[in-house]
Amino acid sequence: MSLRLPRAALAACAIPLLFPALAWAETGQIAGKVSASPAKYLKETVVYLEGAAKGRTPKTETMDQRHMTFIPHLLDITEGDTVKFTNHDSVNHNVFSPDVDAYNLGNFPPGQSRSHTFTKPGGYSQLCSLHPEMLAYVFVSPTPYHAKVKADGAYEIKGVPPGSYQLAVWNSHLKAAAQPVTVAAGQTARVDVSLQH
Ligand SMILES: [Cu+2]
Repeated sequence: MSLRLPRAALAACAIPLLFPALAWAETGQIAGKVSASPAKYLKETVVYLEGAAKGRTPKTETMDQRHMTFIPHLLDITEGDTVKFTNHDSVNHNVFSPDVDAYNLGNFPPGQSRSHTFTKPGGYSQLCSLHPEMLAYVFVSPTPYHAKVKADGAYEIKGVPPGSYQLAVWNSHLKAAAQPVTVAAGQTARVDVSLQH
């Protein structure tokens, strides 16, 4: 016996099922694994997309100074975002970078903070002139699609509109060529990266 339903009834059933699926399927993602030689630099890696739309509301992220260390060690943000540098130590700290679009936010005491808006993409060494051993990194991505690698090198960039892009990699010391990647709705594109001197 074959089951036959009027076409209108079939459509009525399909619509509520279809809409959540469409919302989910509007974007795709990119995932893969980064390897680094030497491996000690792997944790200082950001994977990001070039050639993607930039439209978004700027955000403010925080980099803390605590126990004479910048936390996190690597902060990935998007062009136009602001970083609020806080001081949770019992001594003064300074915040400066000589890189890309240099800044120096001066020295400031415990409990205070200084903010800086990053308008030029690139990697910034984050230093303190009072404590030469303090070093961290701010990476400013040209698009909102970026991710730090995990401890094992795995990364995931979610919510990417379908299209063709260049997948680029920033590392504190190493390099890898950008690779073309095509993202389809509801799919995961896989791209692995090998970083070297
Ligand atoms: Cu300091």
